[in-house]
Amino acid sequence: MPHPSTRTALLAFAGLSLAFAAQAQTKWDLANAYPATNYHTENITQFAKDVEAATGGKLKIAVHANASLFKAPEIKRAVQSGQAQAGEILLANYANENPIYALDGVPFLATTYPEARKLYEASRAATEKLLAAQGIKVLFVVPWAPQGIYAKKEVNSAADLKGIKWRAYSPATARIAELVNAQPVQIQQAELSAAIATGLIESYMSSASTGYDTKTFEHIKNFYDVQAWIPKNAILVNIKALDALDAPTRDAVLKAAAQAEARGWKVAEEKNAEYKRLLAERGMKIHTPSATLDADMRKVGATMQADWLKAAGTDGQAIVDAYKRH
Ligand code: PCA
Repeated sequence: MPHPSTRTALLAFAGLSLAFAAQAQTKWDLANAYPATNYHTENITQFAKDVEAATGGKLKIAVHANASLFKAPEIKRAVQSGQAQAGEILLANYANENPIYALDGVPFLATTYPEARKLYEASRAATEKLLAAQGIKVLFVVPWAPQGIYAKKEVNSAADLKGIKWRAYSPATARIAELVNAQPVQIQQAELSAAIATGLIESYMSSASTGYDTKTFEHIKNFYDVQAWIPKNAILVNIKALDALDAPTRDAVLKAAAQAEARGWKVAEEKNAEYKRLLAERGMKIHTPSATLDADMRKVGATMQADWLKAAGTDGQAIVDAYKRH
């Protein structure tokens, strides 16, 4: 039996270390809307691991993939309100809130990775400012692959898309459907496989990665590699949650985020060819678009660029000017 004073000291010590542990360990939820095996999610999972390792387990980030915590269009609000401390959004999904987000869905403005990078640099400050006003900080941004057209039937011109059931994931992809006289249906990726299997949709625009992740090749056999634009995902954090961390933990988050952004851009580009190869292996015909289809889609792009500039005004023009200057 220890001396009473020793016992008191021990108890006090135990109580203190419990309090310390409770204070020192923070758990964040990070909501995302894409499958665990997608490179975006893998990159985020690596980010969470890096943060945990760098902070000696002080900050644990639980990644909730595949829209298991919030559906894609709800994630921004969840981060803003702190229901999830962090989350991944598709910027283009929020086009109706502000034209800045719509920029990420304008066809034929930036079609290669270097161009997408430049457009990101040109629009970054405006995007970050917009989110900061809602109590959100951008941790990192990672691109998808260039967007092409999946279609059940062969498509040689935009006229071939007339009347077909077209899955849209964003206001911009719905607008494209309108401009080619297809019938848009809004469906997020988590519900896409089911929509294809049940015949609810027979075409859509997206990346080779999404065609692979959703097993589109089981029902749709044509992919037109139009390379129309490169949308991006942004990984967001609630600023109050970030500010509640001690300085070394916060620095670890920001450092891991910068690494995740660099890694994400590299992997995205490397995986694009790989995903097309995997699609072809599973029976998808990868077509180079005909000159007519290409010209038709570029016309759609020109209309949408003009509409965007009208909506975004002088701020929008300044972003496009900065993009074109580089
Ligand atoms: N895949 C996502 C968004 C952009 C992309 O390439 C999707 O189709 O939902």
